[in-house]
Amino acid sequence: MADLAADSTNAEDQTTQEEQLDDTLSPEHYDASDLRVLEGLEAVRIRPGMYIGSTGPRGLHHLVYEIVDNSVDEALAGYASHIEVTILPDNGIRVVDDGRGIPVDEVPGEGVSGVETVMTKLHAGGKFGGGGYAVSGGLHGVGISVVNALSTRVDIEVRRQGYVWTQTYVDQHPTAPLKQGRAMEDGESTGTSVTFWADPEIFETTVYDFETLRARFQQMAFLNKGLKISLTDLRETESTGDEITGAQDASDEEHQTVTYQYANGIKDYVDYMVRIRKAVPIEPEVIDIEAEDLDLGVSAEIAMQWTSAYAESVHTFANTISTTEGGTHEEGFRAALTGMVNRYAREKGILKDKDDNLSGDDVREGLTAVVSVKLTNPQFEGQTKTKLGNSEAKTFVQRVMNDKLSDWFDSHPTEAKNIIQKAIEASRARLAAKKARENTRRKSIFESAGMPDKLKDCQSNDPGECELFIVEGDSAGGSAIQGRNPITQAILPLRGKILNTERASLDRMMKSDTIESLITAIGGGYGEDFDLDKVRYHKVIIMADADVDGAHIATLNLTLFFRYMRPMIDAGYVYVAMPPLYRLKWTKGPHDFVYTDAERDRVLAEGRAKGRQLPKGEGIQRYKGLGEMSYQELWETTMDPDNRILKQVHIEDAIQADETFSMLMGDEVEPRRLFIQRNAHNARWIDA
Ligand code: 0RA
Repeated sequence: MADLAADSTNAEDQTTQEEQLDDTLSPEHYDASDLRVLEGLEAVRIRPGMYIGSTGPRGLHHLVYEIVDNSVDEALAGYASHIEVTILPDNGIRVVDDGRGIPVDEVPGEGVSGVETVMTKLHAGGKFGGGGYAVSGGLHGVGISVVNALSTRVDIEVRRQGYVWTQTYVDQHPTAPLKQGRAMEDGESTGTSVTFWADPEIFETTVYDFETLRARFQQMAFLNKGLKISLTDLRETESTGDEITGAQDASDEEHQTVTYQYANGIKDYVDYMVRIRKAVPIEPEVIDIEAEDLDLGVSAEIAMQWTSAYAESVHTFANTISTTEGGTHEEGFRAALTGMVNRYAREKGILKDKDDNLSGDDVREGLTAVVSVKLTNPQFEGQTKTKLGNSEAKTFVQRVMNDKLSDWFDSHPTEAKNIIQKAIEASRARLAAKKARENTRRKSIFESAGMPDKLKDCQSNDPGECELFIVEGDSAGGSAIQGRNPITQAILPLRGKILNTERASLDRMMKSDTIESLITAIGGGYGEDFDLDKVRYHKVIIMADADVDGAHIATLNLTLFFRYMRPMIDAGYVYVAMPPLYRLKWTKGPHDFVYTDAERDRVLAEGRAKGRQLPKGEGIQRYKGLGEMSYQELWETTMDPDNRILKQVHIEDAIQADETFSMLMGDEVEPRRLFIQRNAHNARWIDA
């Protein structure tokens, strides 16, 4: 387990079914009639991963999304206009909306209120007659029971039918029936408030990451036009002693609140992405396409803009879930786009008979686009269940693109010509890069089996057991070479920062020695021709210093994988190594290596409680870089599969890291100051 992503499931550790059923009969439970029902929740506690993906940080954050999704549904159905999420000082989460409120009357056949049904029955949604609106999720309370199953306490407050109704659940059981409280005041809106505390016996951590929630809610606001969603963090900010700015007393420090609302939805999303990447639009207007087919039960919204950048940035969603593995909607989008642009270019004589067709990569160079479909019955497939399978989504998106993008091209001939001209240039650059690559390949046949000089390869030829460490700097590279297991571990030291592939053209990129050696070492090629079966290592591990510079290097590497070897990330082959931050040099017994400030404090306290001591002065060594470690230490802490911590990289993280860096490198001082202040306690903030 040690070398898996930090986010793992631990279903085996959960309480057994028998234990839990005993609990159900405990005297404080007001009515034992729901025993049968709680068996359903017990199934969730036994296999939490099946319901929320994992019991790591991702699963924890998923709980919040389960509740918020219900509120979003109330908004999409036209009843709620504002969702307020609050992280409480003790890591409780409160979600308040101004929707209709969860039904409070007794549900026919259930013998308990709507609230209790939603809280204790898995998939209670159907009980309420199903969604009347064709296209939105129509969740009606699905997911709340899962949150109850995995929480130690849930407080529900419903404003509905003129009263404020409350109920509390402790360890899944209601402490009393739904209580009718005070009358609602004049002008007070109906709505629901759900407050829950995730169960620390289920989750590896119950501490929420503000940035993760913030980014998700901003995305939801983009994907649900007009929806207003805010997030407030009421926790004490961690005081680390090394304050970054001249901020006032911690006591009067403002609690953090952000609010998002976008009148133009994904059109604003594209605009935002283009701005954050500092890309220069080819044409000022964001192309915005929208269509709905009630018979098929599909709607599609597409927003796109070409920029002078080189990388493409196409993001697809189904029912607001990021479909990082793509799927039918993305296929439809790509097929229609490539076909339409080629057709138009030939019609207008921009492409001549003798010219080859433009490839998809050529057409999408510099394109920022969001494709968001909503379907009644989404089918999610793929390794991470983020690939859309519905065939009707492909035909629908294709049809909509063909109709509406053609219209746009016809009514914007100058812009259309500029866009096509850019694709033609992309095509030329691609051909030049290919030629250059073939030349180097031919040349390298006479050299050492075509592998880069700097690569210290491993002996095994089985990609399944081979690991490639990409190491920052020659000195750390030297320690890694000495410390490694030469059978399965290969080392590629890279000097300094690699080229920012976000801003470099493809042929310039291929002229960079570092990038070429990286691509050659990995062996699968790049771009549209990338072949996962040819990859020589099933773990590629980025190993950089535990500081902001190291984080930047990791991000540049991730950007390269994200843009040009994306199947590597989809297959789960890309990792970031986590070197320790400190060594605690106890006077007796082995030293401890710790990976975060919080872990340092915990291990120190535990050691001292056991009477262990640190030598005066230099008891806590802070590692400033990998180069400070001996090769034995580097092996022991960061490379040894039995001890090391690796974070598996997931696609959203690459997107987010990328955005975060555009922000950090950008001109605006305020967001950077806030970010550094927020993350100063955790130098390794990349949540890979
Ligand atoms: C079941 C039925 C209805 C609404 C909801 C649940 C509901 C759930 C949540 C969860 C958070 N906020 C919520 N708001 C509503 C339909 C109610 C009706 O028909 O009046």
